[in-house]
Amino acid sequence: MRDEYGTKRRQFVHALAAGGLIGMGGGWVRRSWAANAVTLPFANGLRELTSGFPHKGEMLLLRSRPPLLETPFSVFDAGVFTPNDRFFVRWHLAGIPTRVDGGAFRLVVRGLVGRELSLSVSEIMNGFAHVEVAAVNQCAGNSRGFFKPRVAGGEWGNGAMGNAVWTGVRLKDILDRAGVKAGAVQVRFNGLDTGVIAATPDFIKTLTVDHARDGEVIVAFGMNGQALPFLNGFPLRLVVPGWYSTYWMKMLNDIEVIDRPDENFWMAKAYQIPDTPHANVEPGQTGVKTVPINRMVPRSFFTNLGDGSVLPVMRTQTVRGIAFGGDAGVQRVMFSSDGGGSWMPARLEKSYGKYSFRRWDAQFTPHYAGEFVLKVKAVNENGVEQPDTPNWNSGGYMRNVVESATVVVA
Ligand SMILES: Nc1nc2c(c(=O)[nH]1)N[C@H]1C(S)=C(S)[C@@H](COP(=O)(O)O)O[C@H]1N2
Ligand SMILES: [Mo]
Repeated sequence: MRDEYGTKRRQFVHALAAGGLIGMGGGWVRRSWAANAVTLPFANGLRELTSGFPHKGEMLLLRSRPPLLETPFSVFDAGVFTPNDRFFVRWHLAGIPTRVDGGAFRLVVRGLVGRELSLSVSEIMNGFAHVEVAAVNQCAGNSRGFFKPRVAGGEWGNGAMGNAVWTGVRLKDILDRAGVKAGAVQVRFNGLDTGVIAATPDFIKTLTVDHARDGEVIVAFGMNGQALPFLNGFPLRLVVPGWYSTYWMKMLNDIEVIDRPDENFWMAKAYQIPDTPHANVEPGQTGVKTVPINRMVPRSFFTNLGDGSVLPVMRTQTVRGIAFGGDAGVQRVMFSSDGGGSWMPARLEKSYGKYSFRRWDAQFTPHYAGEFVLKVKAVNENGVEQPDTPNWNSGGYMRNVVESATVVVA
């Protein structure tokens, strides 16, 4: 059966109900000798293409352990949803279990609650209403490699993002079952991964109680109609639509309701952004107030051409790509074929909801030979539009400048 998203449903039900082990198999990565590579358009952008990770097809390798795998950009031209086996992968800590037993796994809910819960995956799947949402999962540092001056961190191109239909249960329903007590301020999320030395702060993320109970945040067991791939958080992950994926805790096994703002390293020190428009500061600027990264901003991309593409003169081209609105739907996508001098509205394809990628296309007929600078810009339903100049901050977060492609008409 196909649902409104066109995905085959319920396959994951069998995978999970079987309670089987899903794991890494023999090891982290099978190396092939004939390694293909691609070069991303910035310094040190050479990336090996690897198919050596479990449940993953061909991916750009940034780091093996813990894995950083980027989606090759051509994948985004093939469809509005990113296939599970091409979905990017990002882990902070090297202590990732090599196997997870879906049958023995428990999600614990504790802290400031009326009663502690310890839920198996099947108790979650059978005990709460199922919900589905199409949502973009994007690393806060997506596109960091383009930052000038360069900053420390994973040097991603534009492929540390993906769009999927997530199936799960409302976090609100789980919290209601546990009974959140008066005085609760935040909800902390932890997964199965740990550091390899005790001094490494465990990866823990926190949302306010109101956000956690807004009915949109889900504990997901399904991704595009299948169980979550191991490296994308099997068997359960948090999905926080509209927010950067640092909050989308993978292998989620622990939820703690607390009575104070969380001061753990990953909230108070890491993933802080300047509290300025576009999280933008001058390189080297100090003394700027920071806040934890939060809502996403709109972006749009070309997917069927890029810098250096050659187009025939006097022939109408369909230029196409993807856009997303961040924390709101896409209101419009604008296309320019003269470097931003004039803009025309692109045609938008079907909407899969406000948190999803949306495909767009525009017609372009170059009337003379030479170089053309094409640009694309998304505006979201809140009227927020992509900036014409790149932002900068020391974390390399939240890049969303208007994208350009310089094409050659011959
Ligand atoms: N348990 C766990 N969850 C995690 C992380 C992690 O290191 N450990 N990284 C977060 C960050 S920063 C990102 S970008 C996303 C990546 O999700 P993906 O690997 O499914 O694409 O996972 C988030 N959830
Ligand atoms: Mo991230």
